[in-house]
Amino acid sequence: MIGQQTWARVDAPGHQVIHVTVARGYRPRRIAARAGLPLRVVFHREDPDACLERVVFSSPHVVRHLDEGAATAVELPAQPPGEVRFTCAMGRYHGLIALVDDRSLSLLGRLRARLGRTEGPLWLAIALWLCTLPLIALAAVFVLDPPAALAAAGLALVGSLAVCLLGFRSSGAGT
Ligand SMILES: [Cu+2]
Repeated sequence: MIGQQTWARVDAPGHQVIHVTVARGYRPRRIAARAGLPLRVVFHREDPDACLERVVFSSPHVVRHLDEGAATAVELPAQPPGEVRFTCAMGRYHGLIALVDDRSLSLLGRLRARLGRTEGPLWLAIALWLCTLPLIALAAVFVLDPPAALAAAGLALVGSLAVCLLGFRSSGAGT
């Protein structure tokens, strides 16, 4: 696990997806995904180079044509832990998918996978919270003592997080 890996997003219920840009190679080139869950790899081919018009997977052996300027989804079935390689037809460009056993994921890995799923609402929550801070500061000047102002800021943070996460979940976003 050397170098930068991009985690596939886990969607409810039990699907994971990763988007790969095809332009002078594959971006990201190193992908981490959970073993035992189907994985959808969506290729977005931006490069007219004929070399990149086909993608070949090692396991299972899948060959797909990628239309230029379009998205092509390759569905991989649930597989045991291990590595899946994909290359262009001539093997000039390649990418690697590391399938990791869910139970062996480190706490950090789990956190990272979770953050990948919630990073949208998380930023929204932080933005929302930052907006409430001037109001709380204003209130602190007139009515609140410092501990009460701190408590209000804490409550506002929890509230923003709750609103954004609930809103995100019920909207069914997460693709
Ligand atoms: Cu090639």
